[in-house]
Order: sequence, then structure tokens, then C-alpha cells
Amino acid sequence: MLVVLTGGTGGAKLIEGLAAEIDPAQLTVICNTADDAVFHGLYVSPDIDTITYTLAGLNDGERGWGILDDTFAVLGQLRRLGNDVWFNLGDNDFATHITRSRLMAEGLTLTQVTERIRAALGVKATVLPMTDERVETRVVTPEGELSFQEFFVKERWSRAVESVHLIGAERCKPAPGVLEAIRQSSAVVIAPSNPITSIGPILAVSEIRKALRHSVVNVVGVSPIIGRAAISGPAHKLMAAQGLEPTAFGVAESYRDLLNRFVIDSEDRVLRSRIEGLGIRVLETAIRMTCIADKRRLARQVLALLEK
Ligand code: FO1
Repeated sequence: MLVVLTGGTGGAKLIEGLAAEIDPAQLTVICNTADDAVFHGLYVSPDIDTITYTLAGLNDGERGWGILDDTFAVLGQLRRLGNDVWFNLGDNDFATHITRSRLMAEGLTLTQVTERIRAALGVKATVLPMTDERVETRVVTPEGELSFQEFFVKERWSRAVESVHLIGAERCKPAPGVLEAIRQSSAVVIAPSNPITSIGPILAVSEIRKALRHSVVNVVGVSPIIGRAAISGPAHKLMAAQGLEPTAFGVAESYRDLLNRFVIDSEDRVLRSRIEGLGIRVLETAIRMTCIADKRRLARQVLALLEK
């Protein structure tokens, strides 16, 4: 059993590669939920959806989120009716949020709903939220505090960031199945996702971090950063705001109590000895994933590293 901790887009690419290289039934994906938000009265869980759609072969790989070839008629009509529509929900994507919101209103947990949607879409891997409780990333800017989606989508991560904090993470319990999956795993992968707003919230669930720290299996991380910038998104900006060096070294350092292997881009070979100085074995390779061949090759390299 392989456990992967992930956020949305960057992590989804590696997970697509892993699911193509091993039996997906052997894969348990633990997703960040601190980006979740309510739009038009519907509960949206972007990272769970990105991973589920990816594993179902439905995702829009170009954009990195939503459903391939989706249309936006509902959003257009919502705009006409005077709604604020800066978060782009496609028509087919809306069906997921309507289903999830109805089932949650009927009393199902996020874990139970995720399982129903997974089964309905024919996904063989297990997809779990990190927790069934509400956890929320808040981004502090000089002009005030924003939710993650306000910062990331509405403001296109253009605002200066003073700090990032989480509401609700430390006290919350891991979702059912999360600790069991970690304890029964033969290896753990920390996907190339934002260490502050994607992996950070998962590790902020104290029982999850504790279970990983006590795990005796290999834990491999993949850097989401090349040079001093994230392959996509604002990870470097948020890392700097949190006092972390915005490089692959900074990512490795923030997971140092958990990792024993780390994958960096060949362009970052100068960081190798500093990362090894943390007691972490390093693999240098090409970590940008632009096509399925890249995703599968990186997945194979990660799997080989886990066996060594
Ligand atoms: N990201 C964007 O940059 N713009 C959007 O309008 C947008 C809509 C969206 C709708 C559904 C969904 O599941 C994800 C969506 N995302 C969008 C991506 C999302 O903001 C991020 O992928 C994650 O929250 C970061 O991991």
C-alpha cells in the first residue's frame, strides 16, 4: 500500500503517473481540505475533486482543475442574476458540488461523500480528506485577511503576504482511515504540492504528523520548487512569508522530521549537499511534468527510490 499526501494540481500530476505505474487499488491519497469553500451555497473541495477527476480520467490537465471540456452556462446565468462569480465552476463540476452538498446536508461526512463520488466515477484508488472537520487557510495581507481561494483565484496571488495561518487544524481529528492507511502503508509519498497551503494543513493535523514521524517505512518527498520559484502557483511567495527559504532546500527542511528521501530538479543540484546534511537522501532528475510520459517516468523514479 502506497500513501500519498497531496494538494491539487502539482500533486495530481504525480498521482496520475503513480496510478499508471502501480495497481491504483494499492494507492491511498490523503487530500488537503483547507482550501475548501462554499460558493453559491455549495460545498466545494477543490483538492479532493482535482484528485478524484484525475484518477477518473476526467480532469482538465491543461488548466489543472475542473472537468475536461466542461461548459460554464450555469456560471453565466448566475452572473446575470447578480451573483459574484470569480470562482469558475463548470456545469459538470457543479453536479459534484450539488451532490456533495446534498449528502452533507443529509448528515454524511466528507469522507463518506468522497467515497460515494469516488465509486460513482469508477476510481479504484482510495481518496480521503485529511479530516472531516472544518479547517481553513487564512492569508494575511497588508490590506486584511483572505481565504485561500480569495487570495489564489480572486486576487490571482498578487497581494503581498505577511503570514499564513490555519483555523481549526491542531484540534481536529484525522478522517477515518487516514491513520490506518499510514500505519499499514509500505511507503509514503509527499507530492510536489505547496508546502504551506497544501501539505502544511495535512501535517498540521497533529495525529497525522505524529503517525508519519513514527512511521518506519520510507517517506519520499518531491520538490514543487525549481530555483526560487514554484513550478506553478505561489508556494515560493508563501514560504518566504512564513520564514522558509523559498527553494527545494526550504521544502526539505520543513519536512525534515518526516522524510528520508527527497527528489529535486537537476537544475537544483547545488542544493544537494545541504539537503543531504539534513540526513535526507537526494535524487536529482527532471521534475517538471508536462505530459503523461513525464508523469510516469517521475512516478517510476519515486517508486524505485522508495524500494532502495
Ligand atoms: N483555480 C483557478 O486558478 N481559478 C479558478 O477559477 C478555479 C476554479 C476551480 C473550481 C473547482 C475546483 O475544484 C478548483 C478550481 N480551481 C481554480 C483550482 C483551485 O483553486 C486550486 O487548485 C486549489 O485550491 C489549490 O490546490
